[in-house]
Amino acid sequence: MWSPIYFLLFLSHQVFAIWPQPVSFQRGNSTLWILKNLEVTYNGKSCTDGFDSQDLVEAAVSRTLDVLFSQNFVPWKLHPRNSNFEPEDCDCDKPTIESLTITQTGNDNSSTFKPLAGQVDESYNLTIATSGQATINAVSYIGVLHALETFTQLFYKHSVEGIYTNMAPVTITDAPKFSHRGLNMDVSRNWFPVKDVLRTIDAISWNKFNRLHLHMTDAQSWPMDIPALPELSKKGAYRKGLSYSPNDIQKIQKYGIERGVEVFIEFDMPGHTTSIAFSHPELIAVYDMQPVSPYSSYFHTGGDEVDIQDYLYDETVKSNDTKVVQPLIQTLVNHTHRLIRKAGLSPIVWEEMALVWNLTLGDDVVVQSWQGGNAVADITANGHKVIAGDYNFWYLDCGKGQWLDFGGAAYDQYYPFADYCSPTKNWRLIYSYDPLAGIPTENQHLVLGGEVHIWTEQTDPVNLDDMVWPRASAAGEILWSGRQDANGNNRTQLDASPRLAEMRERMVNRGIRAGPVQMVFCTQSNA
Ligand code: CP6
Repeated sequence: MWSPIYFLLFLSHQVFAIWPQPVSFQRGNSTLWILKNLEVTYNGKSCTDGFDSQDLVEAAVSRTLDVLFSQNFVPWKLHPRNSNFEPEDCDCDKPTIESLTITQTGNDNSSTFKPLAGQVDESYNLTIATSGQATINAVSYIGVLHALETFTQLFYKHSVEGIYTNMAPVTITDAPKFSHRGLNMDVSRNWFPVKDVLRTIDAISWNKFNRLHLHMTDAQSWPMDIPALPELSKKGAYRKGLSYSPNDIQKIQKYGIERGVEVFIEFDMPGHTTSIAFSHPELIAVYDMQPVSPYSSYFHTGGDEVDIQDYLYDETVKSNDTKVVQPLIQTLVNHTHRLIRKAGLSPIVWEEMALVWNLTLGDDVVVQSWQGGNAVADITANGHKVIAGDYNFWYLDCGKGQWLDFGGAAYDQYYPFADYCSPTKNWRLIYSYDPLAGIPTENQHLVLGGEVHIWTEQTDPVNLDDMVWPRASAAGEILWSGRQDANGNNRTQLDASPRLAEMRERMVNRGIRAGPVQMVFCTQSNA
């Protein structure tokens, strides 16, 4: 009777596919239906200026109900063919969820216009009693938002009868492992209309990321209007209209705050620009940035891949000697970081500023690592806070078998060695990365989290979703739940795969054209 096959069938009946995995989760097997007239109460905080916590939560509740009642939310892919996994379709009294009571115990930092700055408590508890009462408890509005997303993930659409969970009673306790969970999106190599950025923020929030890093400028285009220096985008955008106005930036940042995502901007320098910014530091527009970046706490000043040979061509330098160039870069960074602090922001730099150029950086500076190896260990050993994200694992531009197309005769043939994207990065590789690997315990607190990166040489609005999702989701779970489970074991692909497949279905249902995790056959057979 209790052969493994029966056991698997039994399990498959008990759909549980929360992504990312919560810290602790208990569930039963009772069915509860949810109806649109559900009573939702918010006991929380109200502010008179800045963002109002009540408004933020009300909007999130309304999105939650939209998702629950307007999506085609059928987890059929996870079930063995021909099995009846739905609650029985009958005329009996259907037990329903009567109320959802949301209690927020802390004050949001909303009057500063930077509700996500600093250490925000993102934890939440969520319960659903079989008697039909649901509760959410959180300290901050962002904890409430995370709870609401988890709430939606407990429900499925019956093929004829409506929306239900079959997991009551539910008790979930949850909090993120890392405080910085981001996507770095390059909006310079290709142009992305505002709506594509907003759609990306949606998916970011469902996966419980809390940062969108806009790699705004690079060698190829300057897609942001700076009122004090209009020629930057006038001449630097791909064409007129392909740049973000101050209004666009506000709209994007506000949209992020409403979804628990801080959007911050990077002006990459002095590499990935011309050397104008270096020879004319008064042209660096950081100070002017403040009015058009009102809702973030960070500003990223770049600093990756600076080629010292370039300074031979700089009339004011004419040297490729580190002893000459290093102090100049130190002066540049001191200058931009002073302006950033004056604007109430904290600087971020790429790892080369610390590891290659050995700059003296303020205690507030966060160093973003990308080259792997010992970089994160070395940066934390120097006492700096780090955003991890080894390019061998977390660079999404490489995932689909593309290689960099520089054009020209040298690339008329396929040269495997020129494929810097080997090996391809499928979600399993992304999922295997641990931001804390090799970091001594005493320095681990300096690893704030990580970012997954979409460089967009070969990505534009047409394939954006498919390039980013669901592979970024794999990083999202590592950043929210940690690489290890509660027993200290690495999380397994076997556990993640069916849940990720279902998360992908959710994203598709909500308007993200995410690629498939695998064939339906595989999830059905493994369910
Ligand atoms: N653009 C910028 C890039 C990259 C970086 N910075 C990059 C480097 C190596 C690889 C992929 C992307 N395209 N501005 C490095 C941070 Cl393998």
